[in-house]
Amino acid sequence: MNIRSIAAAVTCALLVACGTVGPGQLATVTNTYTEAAGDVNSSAGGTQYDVTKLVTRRIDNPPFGSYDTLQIEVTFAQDVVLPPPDRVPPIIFNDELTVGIGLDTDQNPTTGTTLNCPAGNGGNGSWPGNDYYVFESGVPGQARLPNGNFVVQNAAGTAVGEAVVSVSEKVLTMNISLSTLGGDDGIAEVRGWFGNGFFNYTDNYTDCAPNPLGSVVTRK
Ligand SMILES: [Ca+2]
Ligand SMILES: [Ca+2]
Ligand SMILES: [Ca+2]
Repeated sequence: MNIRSIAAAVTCALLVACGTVGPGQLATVTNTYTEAAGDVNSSAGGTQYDVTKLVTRRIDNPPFGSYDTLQIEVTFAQDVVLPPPDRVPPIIFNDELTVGIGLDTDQNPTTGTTLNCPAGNGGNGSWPGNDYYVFESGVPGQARLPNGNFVVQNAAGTAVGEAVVSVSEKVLTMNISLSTLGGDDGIAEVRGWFGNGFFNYTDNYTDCAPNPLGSVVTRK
């Protein structure tokens, strides 16, 4: 065996070793909040988007070994209709969903800003301490993005990234890279409002989840 073939054999052995001793995929951490149905804001026009379940997941995608994605999955009592991403101007009609989600990523209510819940769940209220937000709303800068994603903003209102969006009938799923959330560990208090574009194509709130001051926390 010459030097070159020995080197090739050693390289092969190392590659095999790396393949067998590399870190495995961390188990997905799932937390679920089941919401009352039929608790929408009865004065709201348009589609009465009614949250029935809010799920958060911490996910380890390749390369494995650490959590890299926070997934937020919202189930409604009715099929989700989103405004098309390429509509110009980006107005929202009264059958189309609007979304405002607050994330308290440092789990400290004294850092970040307050998200108001204007509807549903037994009345108005607010959640303090949000360090990041996910929006798809009628407010300028919060419209659905041309690629179909939703904007992620920090507490100062600056866009810092995107939530990758998919819809399957009654279920809206948003995937957010933890790097977008400042390298957070994915343990975060998650809550939000939902509605439609009934009021002159801007936000008309129909439901919030969980109740104000409540959150879904993706714990270890
Ligand atoms: Ca509800
Ligand atoms: Ca906070
Ligand atoms: Ca965190």
